[in-house]
Amino acid sequence: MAGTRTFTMIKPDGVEDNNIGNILQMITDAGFTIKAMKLTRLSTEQAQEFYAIHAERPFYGELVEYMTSGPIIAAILEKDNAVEDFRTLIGATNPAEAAEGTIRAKYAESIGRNAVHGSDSDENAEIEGNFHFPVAEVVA
Ligand code: IDP
Ligand code: MG
Repeated sequence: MAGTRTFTMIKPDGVEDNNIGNILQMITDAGFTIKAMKLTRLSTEQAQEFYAIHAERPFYGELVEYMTSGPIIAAILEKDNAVEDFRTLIGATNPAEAAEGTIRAKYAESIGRNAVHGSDSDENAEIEGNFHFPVAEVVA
């Protein structure tokens, strides 16, 4: 059975461009319930750990620098089939390839500065949610 939770971040460009409200509106309009949420800023160590899977990629240094460049919103979201439906809502990594009406098509600047994160599997949704929120901070 598909999982019911995913993890998201509104990335530094989304916050900087004043799109927190617009993006949260799209998320809740799409039927997601917010189970935990905070404004925070990643340290270099946290960004390196969060994106450790990309450590060998040529853009890793740029990615860590960007993700630590300003505050982010981190949130745990709930909905049937959350991971897949949220990836559909955000669109392709590169906004030039993101379907019309998706969050990245509307608000992302580039493949690097792409406004939002969405977990890519139920397993990673769990790991990423736990990375940012102690269990006690997640609303039942
Ligand atoms: P995803 O966020 O759509 O899952 P991933 O391939 O997991 O995409 O990449 C993680 C993040 O790394 C992207 O969201 C983007 O911010 C950044 N990134 C991916 N590819 C590139 C690139 O070619 N240049 C710069 N940054 C990139
Ligand atoms: Mg990814």
